[in-house]
Amino acid sequence: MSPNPQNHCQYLQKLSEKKAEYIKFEGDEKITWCNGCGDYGIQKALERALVLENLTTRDVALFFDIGCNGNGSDKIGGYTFHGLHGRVISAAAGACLANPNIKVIAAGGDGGTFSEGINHLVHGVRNNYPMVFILHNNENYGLTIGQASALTRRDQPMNGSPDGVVTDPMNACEFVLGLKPTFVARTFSGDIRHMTQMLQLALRHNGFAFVEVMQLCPTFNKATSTAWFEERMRYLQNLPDYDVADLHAARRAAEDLENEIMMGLLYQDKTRPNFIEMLPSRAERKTTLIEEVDYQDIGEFMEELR
Ligand SMILES: Cc1ncc(C[n+]2csc(CCOP(=O)(O)OP(=O)(O)O)c2C)c(N)n1
Ligand SMILES: [Mg+2]
Repeated sequence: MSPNPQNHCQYLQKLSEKKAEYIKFEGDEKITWCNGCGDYGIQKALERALVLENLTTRDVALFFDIGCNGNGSDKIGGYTFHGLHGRVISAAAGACLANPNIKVIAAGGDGGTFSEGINHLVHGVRNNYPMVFILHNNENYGLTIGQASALTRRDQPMNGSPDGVVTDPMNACEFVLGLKPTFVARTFSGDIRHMTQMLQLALRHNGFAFVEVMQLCPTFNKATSTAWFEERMRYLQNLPDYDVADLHAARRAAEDLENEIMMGLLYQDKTRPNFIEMLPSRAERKTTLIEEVDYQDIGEFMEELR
């Protein structure tokens, strides 16, 4: 992407003003990702987006799936939860329903999200739970050393399918757009500035914000390199007539994963309420579930058991 130089200066200025908060998000654990892994950039973009949205480590809960992406859970400051493979959305949904005063962010890989736990994704989107979901799409099962996932490109030789994958990949954004979502964006792990922007928009969204990061995996995904992406990426912001509220236009834009890959905010519906807002039982409540937790003295009961 070619950032507007003036905006870029403002962005850097704002980041430097937020340095104290930013440092708190930067964990001090040893990084174990491979050289060139897209997870480095995704983590930086997330930390930047959080501070630029004036969120502190106390305002957010970060949920991680299993995989190379999930190993980010101990590399970021704040409240983190490292869940079971493919099940991160259900854990994150519980948190955002219990405490709507925190920002819930969940992340998962293409294997966890589209092969193992796709049911959770479907219902997360349908229910419009108020959370940001970041798909780390490196087009393979990275942590278990390079098997094919549902998003691996056809004919790619992978560990476990050395003669090449025989089925066509799913298209992540197109699939989610078929579920009548309220927010879908696509970005690239090699462009921290663009990822930051998309994550900022996602953090401001009221509902399930799905952000696909097309992610480099130089160790196991030989199909797509930085040069491969740079040749093919097209930015929606450069199409003046693109209407982010048009679901059909979004589905058409999301379609091509081979020649012209559309990046940016593909679709947003700002009118739909989130899941909690739709519940009649919560309509009259001024308090949140977490505020309604009652403390019971179970001392007497324990005495009876002695
Ligand atoms: C239920 C379950 N199935 C399988 C595994 C083994 N496993 C751990 S990581 C992984 C691959 C993860 O791939 P992906 O979700 O794409 O994340 P990446 O490592 O590529 O970031 C698998 C299959 C597991 N931990 N739990
Ligand atoms: Mg993966």
